[in-house]
Amino acid sequence: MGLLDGKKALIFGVANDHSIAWGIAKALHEQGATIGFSSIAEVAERRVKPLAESIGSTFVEPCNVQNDAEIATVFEKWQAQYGTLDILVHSLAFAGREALSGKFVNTTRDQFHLALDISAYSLVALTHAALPVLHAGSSVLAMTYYASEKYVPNYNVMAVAKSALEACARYLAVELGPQGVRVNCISAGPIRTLAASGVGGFRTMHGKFKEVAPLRRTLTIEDVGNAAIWLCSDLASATTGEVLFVDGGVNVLAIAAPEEDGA
Ligand code: NAD
Ligand code: 0WE
Repeated sequence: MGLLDGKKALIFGVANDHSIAWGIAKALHEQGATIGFSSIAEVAERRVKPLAESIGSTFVEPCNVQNDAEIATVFEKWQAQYGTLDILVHSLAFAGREALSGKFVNTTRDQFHLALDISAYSLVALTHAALPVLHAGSSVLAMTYYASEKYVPNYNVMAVAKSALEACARYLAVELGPQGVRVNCISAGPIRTLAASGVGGFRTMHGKFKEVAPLRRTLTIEDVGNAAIWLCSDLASATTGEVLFVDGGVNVLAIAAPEEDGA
């Protein structure tokens, strides 16, 4: 018996088998959920279809979340095929590469708009389009990062986007709460995905992470998937508007110092 038997999930943001969205898809599938996917057209056909097939999924639709018409089409197709939606997963982000290095003060208006549109507004757009298929007991999950709260070198405009994403999740949680729809975020520590490895200094940061993390290890997409099972299941029936850290305990540290004699 699975914790998600009979539930139907639509997952945005798989790029490849290293994607956090794929870790979530595998985990939800193992608990009995039926999974559908939506990814940007460039990867949907070639990368996502084979992964989807490996867990018995037939729903793979292209969507650039900057485009309202494409978003509407995905949910129309979902409604036609499945009627309702129990779990909506938002696992995507983008900022121009140039905005993720150098000084934050140099962020342009265009870089700011692009990052906030794709990484934060898209949660509102997807949830809005999903309203006709959501019902009491459904849940929405988005992926965030601790730089929304505290300075992380080079994360720059993405930090602003993650703060906005978390605020969007809180507003959606309050508005959809009366309908029995929950909205939460998982704040994951650094994981070597496509998006993360495209970032200067990530390797060093990832290496340091396991020296300072209370759990003394790096994180996996399976760690995130396991947390997603709980948040998307009826076991989390009273949790909404929340940010759940899946970061080996790093967010509780005031000073990220490697182990010495005592600790
Ligand atoms: P990833 O590269 O596997 O996934 C990012 C996804 O965003 C890709 O599938 C990409 O196609 C999609 N995307 C970008 N622009 C899009 C658009 N306009 N329309 C539709 N899709 C678009 O990387 P990931 O690390 O798995 O990222 C998933 C989420 O996890 C993101 O929200 C990211 O900020 C968050 N996150 C990642 C880490 C990490 O260290 N990897 C840590 C915390 C949070
Ligand atoms: O959210 C992310 C990744 C976000 C991201 C990454 C890229 C790289 C390639 C968004 N847009 C782009 N655009 C590109 O062109 N993470 C939490 C991983 C991450 O990204 C960082 C980090 C960490 C951790 C960027 C700078 C510093 C740390």
